[in-house]
Order: sequence, then structure tokens, then C-alpha cells
Amino acid sequence: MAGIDYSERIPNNVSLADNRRLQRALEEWHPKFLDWWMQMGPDGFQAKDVYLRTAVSVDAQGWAQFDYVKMPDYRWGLFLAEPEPGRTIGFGDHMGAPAWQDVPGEYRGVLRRLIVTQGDTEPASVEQQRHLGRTCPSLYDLRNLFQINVEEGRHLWAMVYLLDAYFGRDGREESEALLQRRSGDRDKPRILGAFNEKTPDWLSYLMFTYFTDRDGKYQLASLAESGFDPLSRTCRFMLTEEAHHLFVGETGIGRVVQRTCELMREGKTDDVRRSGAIDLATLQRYINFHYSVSLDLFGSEISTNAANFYTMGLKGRFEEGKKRDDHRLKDTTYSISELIGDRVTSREAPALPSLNERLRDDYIADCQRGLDRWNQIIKKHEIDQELSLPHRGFHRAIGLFAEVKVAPDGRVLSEAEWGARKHEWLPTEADQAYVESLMQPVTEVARFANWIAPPARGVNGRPVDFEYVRLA
Ligand code: BYC
Repeated sequence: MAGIDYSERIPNNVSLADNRRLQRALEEWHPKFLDWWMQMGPDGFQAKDVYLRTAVSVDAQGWAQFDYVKMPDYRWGLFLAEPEPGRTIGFGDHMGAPAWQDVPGEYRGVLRRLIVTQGDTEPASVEQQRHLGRTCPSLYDLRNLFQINVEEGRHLWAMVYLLDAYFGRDGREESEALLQRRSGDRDKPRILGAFNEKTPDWLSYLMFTYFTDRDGKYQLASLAESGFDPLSRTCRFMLTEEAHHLFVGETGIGRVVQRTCELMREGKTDDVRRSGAIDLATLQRYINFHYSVSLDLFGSEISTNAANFYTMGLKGRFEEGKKRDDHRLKDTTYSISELIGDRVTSREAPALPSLNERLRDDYIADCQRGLDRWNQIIKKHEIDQELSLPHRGFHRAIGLFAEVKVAPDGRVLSEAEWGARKHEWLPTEADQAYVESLMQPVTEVARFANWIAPPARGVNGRPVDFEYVRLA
């Protein structure tokens, strides 16, 4: 890799040109990243021109430049949001002290673990989505998939930057390990559960970008409150990119719902499988699955880790700065779920260890907003059905509800009842086989697979029939 001018090759606003040590670390890491990208990134499209957005600076003109680029040539930049002059720590025991510009020694291990956990999700999602290109429903969707993939790659760079710049040798080792774990691998899996699940088809992918990327939004927003200023600024910039990923999920599922409703109306039937679309009941089962595995990503209802992250000033609440309380939370409580026998109730718990649950509550409210919009589409077609979020205890593997089986309506079930009915609530093998059978690639300009409606508009003011990926 000699001869590459890294400060030029890697657009950045972290004064890379002045930091020889960091440059050297990145020079060593870059070829390994590229190897990983070629091995585990989008399969079969690395030599194609894709109409992508690249951030070349953080200002309004520079952060969203669109052009054709081959993915391995994408410029994975290092960007921090602009510093806030005089920023102080906004919560926890160090509240009011100047934000840390370097790693506070006593929190080094904890902070590294948080950054590694965040960083690990980014390559994991690229791995999960690597085969989807071959079955894309349109060039528009293919381009959005690749946009997300390169940006998750950039988010990995963002975390590797923090590890390399602030954590010395340990950080460099962690940067390497981020390229060695593999989604779903038995021996070296990714850290968090949802990132070891398969994303085998485009419906799963759209659900993932709606539900799982939204966990990303909430976790990044909490880390953006961090007293460790480089992490805060990195996450603030990442959130600008995250918005597009969520847009892809929300509009994507909206377009599936739209197409389903059109065919329900035309055929006067709920059974749109006959017309090659995805019926609402199947959509509901996919929602149930992706929502529940994403709820697990917030950790346990009661977590001393979460209390410590907050008290230490490392990870805040969602929109911490807008909250009007003491930002220490030592004397307050928060309402969390409780199981009494087979009844789900709630109880007041100390606020600090309940912070995971509070963030999960913010997330749930946000998830519901999309459901409301999809239900509007159904209503517009004068169809008397609704999609809904299952109860938070449904199909959970982490926390209080991992111990029990809960129906979508919140009833606690016996193992036998769960076994007899789970096929009504979670995608079955037959559902998966049916959805897979729909995954036939559509790659002609302006054409869309039958199971998804075209988008309302194209990308960056381009028409829907623009050649978003040049396959020839
Ligand atoms: N799977 O005290 P607890 C994104 C572990 S997504 C496996 O309840 P804590 C993206 C936990 O690590 C956002 N293990 O939880 C989206 C702990 O282990 P240790 C990713 C789990 O620590 C789409 C133990 O169980 N960012 O960006 O309070 C595409 C006890 O846990 C899980 C972050 O997550 C699980 N689901 O909270 C691309 C932010 N849940 O430490 C990208 C950073 C818990 O005892 N991470 N465990 O060995 C965190 O803030 C926290 O680590 C968590 C867990 C919220 C994840």
C-alpha cells in the first residue's frame, strides 16, 4: 500500500496528515479491511459502477456528494461532527466538567468495550447482507443496499479511528479483531445476537433496516451524549448517515404494503400469494421476528453496566440534553416490566440500572410511528386490517422475558401452548420458502419486482428510471 497519500485517500477532518502514528496504524489496517471487504462485502458487484453518496467533508456541500464509483474505490472517510466550543459533560458523576478530549484512564476498559460493541455491528451487517445483490428487486433498491453497505463500512472505520487514535496497542488489536469475527460463525461470532441472524432475503433486509438499524439510531444517539468528546462527535456524524438507512427500511416496507394492498383490492382477496406478492399475515410475522430480536439489543431491564456507563459519563440517555432533571438520577425511579407468576405487570425500579429499558421505551415509541404510517397505506386502500407491534415480552432472549413464553398480545403461555401456536406468530419455513421464491432479480432500468411498489421518487433528484447501478 506504499505510495498512497492517506490524508488524501481518506477524506477526513481529524488532521490525519499531522498524525504519523495514526496514519501508520491505518495504513496497516487498510489492506486488511479491503481483504475483508472483498471476501465478506457485496458478492458479485465489486467491479460495477454504483451511483453512491460519499462524504468528503462534514459541511453541507461536502457530506453528500453523488457520483458513480466502484465500491472498493469508495472513499471511506473519517469524520467527526464539528466541535462544540466549551462542551461539558452533561450527566453522571462528572456532570459540568469539561468534556474529555482523551480517554479518562479509569474508564479505559469500559469505554473500549462500548466502542468495540458498536464497531462490531457495522461489519456484521455487511456480512449479513452480502448475498442480497443477486436477487435485487430493482436497480434503485440495489443502489440503496450498496449505499448502506459502504456506509456501514465507513462506520467501522469511524470506530477503528477511535480505537487506533486513543487506545494504543489494545485499540489496534481490537481493530484487527473487528475484521476477524464473522456474523453467524460458531467459533467467532459477532458480539450481539441480532447480528448473527441471517438476512436471507429482501423482506428480511427491509425489516432489518427498519428495526435493527433503528437500534443503531438510539445507541448512537446515547453515545453521542458521551463525555468522551471524540466518541460524541463521531456518533453525531454517523447519525446523519443512519437516517438514510432508516428511510430505506420505512419506505421499503411501505412499498411492500402498498403493492400488497393494490393486489388485495384488485383481486378482492387477502391471499395475494396467488398474485406473487406478500400477504399481510406474512408481513406481520416478519415484523414480529425482527422487532423482537431488535428489542434484545437494548440489554436487560436491570443492568449495572448501563448504570455504570451513565454514572461514568460515557453513555447518556436519548436526547439527554433536552431532559429537564438532575442528569444524575440517583434518587429517581423508572417504571419497568415485572413478571408475577404468569402475569406481566410493572414496578418502579431505581432509574440508573433501568436505563436500558428507558432507551428501549424510546425505541418502541419510534417503531410504532412507522407502523402507523404503514397502516395509513392499508386504510387508504379501504382494507380493514392493521399491522401491529407484538408485546415487548414476545420472543425475547435477553432480560426478564427470556425466561418465559409470551404471546403477541402479552399473555404468558405454557411451553406447550407456545409450541402449538408459534407458527402463527413467527415466519415459518413455508413463509421463508415462499418469500425466497419471490426473490428473482430485476435489473432492467425502471422495472420493479412484482412484490414491491416503485418508490415515490429517485435518489438525489434523479428519476426513478435512472441507471443507479451499471451492470453492463
Ligand atoms: N446479544 O447488562 P446487560 C447498530 C450482553 S446497532 C448478546 O443487560 P448492557 C447497527 C452484554 O454485552 C447498535 N449479548 O447489557 C444497526 C453484557 O455482557 P458483558 C449497536 C448481549 O451491557 C444495524 C451482558 O449481556 N451499538 O449500530 O447494559 C446495522 C449483560 O448485559 C445482548 C450498541 O449496542 C445481546 N442482544 O447493554 C449496523 C452500543 N445484550 O459486558 C449497525 C454499545 C446484552 O457482561 N453497546 N448482552 O460481557 C451497549 O451500549 C451495550 O453493550 C448493550 C448491552 C446495550 C448492547
